Amino acid sequence: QAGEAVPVAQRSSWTSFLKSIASVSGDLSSMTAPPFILSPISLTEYPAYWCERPELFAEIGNATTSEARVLAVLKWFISTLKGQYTSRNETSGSEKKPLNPALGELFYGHWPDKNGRGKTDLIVEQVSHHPPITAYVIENQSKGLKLVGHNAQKTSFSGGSIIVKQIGHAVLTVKLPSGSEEKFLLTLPRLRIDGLWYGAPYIELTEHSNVVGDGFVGVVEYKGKGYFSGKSHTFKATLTPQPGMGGASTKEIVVEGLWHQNSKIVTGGHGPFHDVSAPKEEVTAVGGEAKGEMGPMETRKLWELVSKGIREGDFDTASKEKTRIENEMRQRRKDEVASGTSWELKHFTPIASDPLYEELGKLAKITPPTEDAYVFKGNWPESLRPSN
Ligand code: HCR
Repeated sequence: QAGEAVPVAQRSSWTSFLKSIASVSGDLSSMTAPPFILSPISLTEYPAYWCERPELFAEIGNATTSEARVLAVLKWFISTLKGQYTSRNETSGSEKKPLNPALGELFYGHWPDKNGRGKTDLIVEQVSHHPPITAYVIENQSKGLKLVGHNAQKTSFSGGSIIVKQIGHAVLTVKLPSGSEEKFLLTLPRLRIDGLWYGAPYIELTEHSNVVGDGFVGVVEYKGKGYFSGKSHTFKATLTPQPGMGGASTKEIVVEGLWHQNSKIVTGGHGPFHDVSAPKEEVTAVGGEAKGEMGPMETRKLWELVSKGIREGDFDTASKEKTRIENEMRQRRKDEVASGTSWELKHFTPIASDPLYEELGKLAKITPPTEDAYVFKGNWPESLRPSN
């Protein structure tokens, strides 16, 4: 019996949705879910969560030692988690099912320069539809920072929860004043989606992720509320300096706390570490075409009527529009097969293995030992990088 958070009229479709999740594992994105759980936002907008505290991102570029830099990277990384994994609960009461992006879907945005932090720009492109893979680049040019990454998910069902294994990684490049570069490898936590039968899904992070670079191996371990004890959204991050890897530091640093609230350094120093009680700053979306207009593949243009329908509770229009887009995309793929062509990505080039993932991943014994990646072509639209 579906829980009370599910509108009465949608209880039976929610129960069948959950039953089909339990039997179909792998990719949930294309499954039809009842209206109350639909988000009007496409997954291509999610990479913006990486920079909703742009001043913390900029701080990485101000650090002058390896230790200060890795701490700044860790602080920014931990501070993104609240937005990445709890913001749908805050805005719409529970986790929602995002719109499943079309191949080639685009999202452009920026955070303006304020208080000397520099402007930060974002490009997102859906580089695969089946399975869904989203690639992104976030750059603060004036601080010498560039984050390039991609994201995919493999889902399974266990003990009444959806388990989401995140596939993909991100590499942060930091340009130093000397002209040399430091690179950081970031890997992603596993998610457990609980509260399903009740009809109010929410996320807990599990297992661990890594922050590796500048002579340090960082492991962030995640724990949630246990049956008898423990608090939701707990983490412990350990930064271990690697002998002979350049970093002058020899001491291990440990940070503990709640990723959606605050934390402190408990070993190798002391005092407050991160604190995300201040409001975050949403990205300003821009069009990527001439004069800043949005092209037909830009997410807010492509899904305009579907999103409007979902927001206004007009699910008939939302569903008709969604079917129209999906049919158009299916036809496009068929035409490509017939003409022997394939869709050309606009901003990214796929590579079968990422040498940096392999090199830094080895230090932290990350599995799998090799992973594919998407290299940014460097082609910023005029609306984000005016040439004059
Ligand atoms: C798993 C998820 C799609 C992927 C979303 C990701 C992992 C995408 C990358 C972001 O950086 C972080 C992120 C946050 C989201 O929480 C996560 C989504 C949560 C639900 C959604 C499923 C495909 C939909 C499941 C349907 C449920 C809500 C019933």
